Amino acid sequence: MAHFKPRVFSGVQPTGNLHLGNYLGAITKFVALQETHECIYCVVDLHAITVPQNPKELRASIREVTAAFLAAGIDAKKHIVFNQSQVAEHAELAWVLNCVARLGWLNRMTQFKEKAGKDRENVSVGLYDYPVLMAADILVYRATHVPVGEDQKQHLELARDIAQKFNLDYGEEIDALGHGEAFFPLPEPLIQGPATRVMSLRDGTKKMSKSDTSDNSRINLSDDAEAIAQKIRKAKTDPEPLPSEIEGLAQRPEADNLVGIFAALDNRTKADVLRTFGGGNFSTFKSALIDLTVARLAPIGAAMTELKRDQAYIDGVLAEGAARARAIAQETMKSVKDIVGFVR
Ligand code: AQP
Repeated sequence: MAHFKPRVFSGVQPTGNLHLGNYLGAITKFVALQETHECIYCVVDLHAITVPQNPKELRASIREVTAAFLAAGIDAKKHIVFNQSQVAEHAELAWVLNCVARLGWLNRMTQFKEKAGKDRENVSVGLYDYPVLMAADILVYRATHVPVGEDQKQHLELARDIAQKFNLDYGEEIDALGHGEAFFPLPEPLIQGPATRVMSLRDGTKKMSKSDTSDNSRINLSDDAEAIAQKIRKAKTDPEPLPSEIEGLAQRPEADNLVGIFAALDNRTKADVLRTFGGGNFSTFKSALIDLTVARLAPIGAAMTELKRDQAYIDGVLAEGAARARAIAQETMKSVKDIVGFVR
């Protein structure tokens, strides 16, 4: 795999309020990776319509996620920021990969099972095919690294399986066309740190999610200081004081979650946070957590509000990013067509 240039790709769905989970699980990592890698960050609107969306709200959400990327510190000049539907090659490669992926592989996807629930016969074909489109998103840029939250691990494994099967199925052509032993890299998930799975503030066993009906379950990037403080004060805890050792967090999902959030926001380990707060009560810890969260998120929320006032600027960033992304994706698709045996 040595011949692949390191390149980062990741995406966020424009499906509502971006929250602290998206920020800690994905966006902070996007920002950090800019220092060391060439990065492509995508607002994945094709993924969003796998479940029903209101067109007006979808448009607003695409701009909102873009504003969040920029406000959090993603440099759209040095790196690429765009929305997926502007680069047709994502859907084009997804079709080819649909013919590589196996039905049995998709049948194992737990996110589909969770999202489809009991209404399986009535969900869209797109929801089922979501992980193949995600593989296409990554592979159309021949990306080598993908920063994501824990919930996306299985989809990343599937993307690797699809890449590997394509490389094997078309091995002879790939070699004959001079691409070496493999055309697609096997993309590596980057899932590290204390907040790869941020949980709901109301229930420490449920993932913090945009689609949770309770707004108190999550901290939105657009929340002001007062809303952040209220939600943290109301966050579910247990009656015990905080433990001094990390082992003491076992079987205490709410405490574990809040300590993990603190650690991630303060760039510390959970053990280190417990060295400061262990033995103390939740109210002291929550006050410190409120101060820290507000200090980290309030400037981002304010910058998002400012950016959203200039829709033309946001749309310009997306158009320019899409043009640069398209240039890379088109090169990949030319080779894919040659490898597969299409005439172009
Ligand atoms: N709770 C979380 N903790 C850590 N990381 C998370 N991510 C999402 N939730 C958490 C990561 O954020 C990135 C973008 O996610 P997405 O918007 O594309 O999709 P999602 O995982 O479906 O987000 P939600 O909030 O859970 O949306 P709904 O409610 O619509 O399903 C991904 O890297 C994801 O891992």
